[in-house]
Order: sequence, then structure tokens, then C-alpha cells
Amino acid sequence: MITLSQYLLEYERKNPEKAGIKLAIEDLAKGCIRIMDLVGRGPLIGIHGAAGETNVQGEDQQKLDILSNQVLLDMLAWSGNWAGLASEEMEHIYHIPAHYPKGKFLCAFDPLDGSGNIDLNMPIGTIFSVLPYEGGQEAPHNSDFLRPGRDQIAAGYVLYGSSTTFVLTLGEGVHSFTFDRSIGEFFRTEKNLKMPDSQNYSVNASNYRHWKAPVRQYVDECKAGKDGPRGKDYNMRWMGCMVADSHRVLAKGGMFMYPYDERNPNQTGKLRLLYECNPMSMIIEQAGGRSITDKENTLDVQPTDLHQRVPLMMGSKVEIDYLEALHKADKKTKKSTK
Ligand code: FDP
Repeated sequence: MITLSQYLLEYERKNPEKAGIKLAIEDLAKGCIRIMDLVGRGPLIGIHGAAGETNVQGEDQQKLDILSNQVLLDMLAWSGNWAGLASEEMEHIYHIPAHYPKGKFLCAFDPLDGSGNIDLNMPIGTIFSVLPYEGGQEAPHNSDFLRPGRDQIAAGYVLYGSSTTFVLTLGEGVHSFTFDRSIGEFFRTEKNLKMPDSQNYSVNASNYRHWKAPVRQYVDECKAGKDGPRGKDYNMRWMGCMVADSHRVLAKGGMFMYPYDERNPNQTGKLRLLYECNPMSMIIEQAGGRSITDKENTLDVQPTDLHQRVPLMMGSKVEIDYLEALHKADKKTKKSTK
């Protein structure tokens, strides 16, 4: 079994043009080990509960959201591997302090995804997206982060569950590493993960009445199982943490979605494009799956805002192809009845 560092070293040897990525990913891994430690101590050191503040998106911040954000900023700022950082928890990008050198990469992250699960000892995670930066020692701007997901050179997440799992893609397959607490290292436990096709779906079904017709039809057909047009029984799970729910879909196959919701017509979706949807979609595509918004492949969306939200449907190819076909048919019907 090789360690994360050995895997990264081998990758850099094969891809000398990507030099620097090893140290950059190791910064993220070290930051996540610290977050794992905080998550594990939780109420013992008084870090559960609300912080009493809201983030730029008007969401209540938990103490651990703020602490995890600070851990990643501290870990990534000093190393000289990063040119700039963006986080769910900060309105604007974070500039690397002038007394540290700047590196070749930008990182957008959600330091602790699934905040609603923190105090309940349920799964939570960290998600990150790595983009190239060509501006040298010039400070980056918000606009440098507004690149389609196709431009990502690495993406990953860490799931703090019954064990700590680091899932990573550098664009050459998806690899999964498990943290060995007795040794203090991540070891690769799965290589070139490929998603199976399966009848699992993951969605917050309490929002059903607010969805668009094609999404409602898809879920109706899943519920109809063998007796419906899909001719097979489906199973449903919702853990309320994108990292955990997507991890299940990656491992077992099926489909995860957070679709457009008509309650909030000005908000295109719930999940954030740059640091939630893009990294997860790169992983899913690398594992043989697909990811779409209700209009296009998620990785092709041209971002317009750091905290932009999009509807997201991703998972096994067969399920996403079907959902896409339902959306196209709906569009056609609407056009012909105009
Ligand atoms: P949370 O707000 O708890 O941080 O990123 C947002 C997110 O969690 C996802 O992790 C999760 O999939 C979703 O929101 C949960 O939404 P619901 O509250 O609708 O279940």
C-alpha cells in the first residue's frame, strides 16, 4: 500500500510539468488532519454549537466552520505553494500575506461541509478545488477563480466518518486514501475508483413540490420501482452532507442531486459551483460518471461569481443521461405549446 506522499511523488515524476502539486496537496492533507482532530474532540473542548455569526450567504456559521476555515488558511498561506485562496466562509478571496512567497495554484474550498451534522456526530467533510495561476508574484483577483471546472488541475474531499477518507483526483483517475492514526499518514486504500451503475438516489425529498417537472418525474419513477417505467427498484439515502452523500454514490453508484427549487427563483440552486459542485463533478467524471446542471455539463459552466450556486445532478452515467433526456423532453414540450 503506498502513502499519499508516495502517490504524489510518482505522479510528479510522470508529469514534470505539474511540479509543485505534491507539496500543495500535502498542505491540504495536513490541514484536514488538524480539522479531523478538532472534529473528533468537538464538545470536549467546547467547539460545538453556533458561532453566532452568519457567512456571506446568510447561513449561520458553526464554531467548527470558522475554526476549520482558519486551519486551512493558516496551513496554506505560509507554504509558498498557493497564490490565493477562496472559501465558503469568506466573502472575498484571501490574499497570501506579502511576507510569504506566492505559488502556482489557487484553492477554493468548503472547509466543513454538512454543517447541520456537526453537533450530531454525523458525517461531515472538507471539499477543495485546485486551479492553476499564471500571475507569478502578482496578487490574484476574484476573476482569477472564475474558471470553468474543466480547468481544475486537482479536486478532492476529506470525509470525517467512521474513518477519515481522502478522495483525490489529479485528472488521472480517482484514488482514495485512509488515514492511519497510529502512523499519522494517509495510505491508498482504493485505486482508480470506477462508479458502478446502480439504483440508489440521494435527494432531500421534502422539497419535492418545489422542483421542476422533469426532476419530479425522475423521482416518481424511482419510487414506482419495478412497477414503473424504469422497471427496477430504487433505494434512497439522504445524510444531509454533500461529501457523505456523494461519497456513497461514488462507491455504490446511483445519483445525487440538489435541484433547482422554485421557492427561491433568484437562487439558481443550493450548492456552490466553485468549491462544492466543480470538485465533486471532476471526481465523478473521473470515476466514469456524469454531472449536469439543468442546462449543461457542470464542468462547462462559466462562473460569474465566487459564491455562485447551481442546480446539481450527478452520478452514474445511465441515471444522468436519463435525467438529461427528461429535461430535454420537457423543454421541447414547452416550446411546442408556446
Ligand atoms: P449544510 O447546509 O448543512 O452545510 O453545502 C450545503 C449542504 O449542507 C450540503 O452539504 C448538503 O447536501 C445540503 O446542504 C443539505 O441540505 P438540506 O438542509 O436541504 O438537507
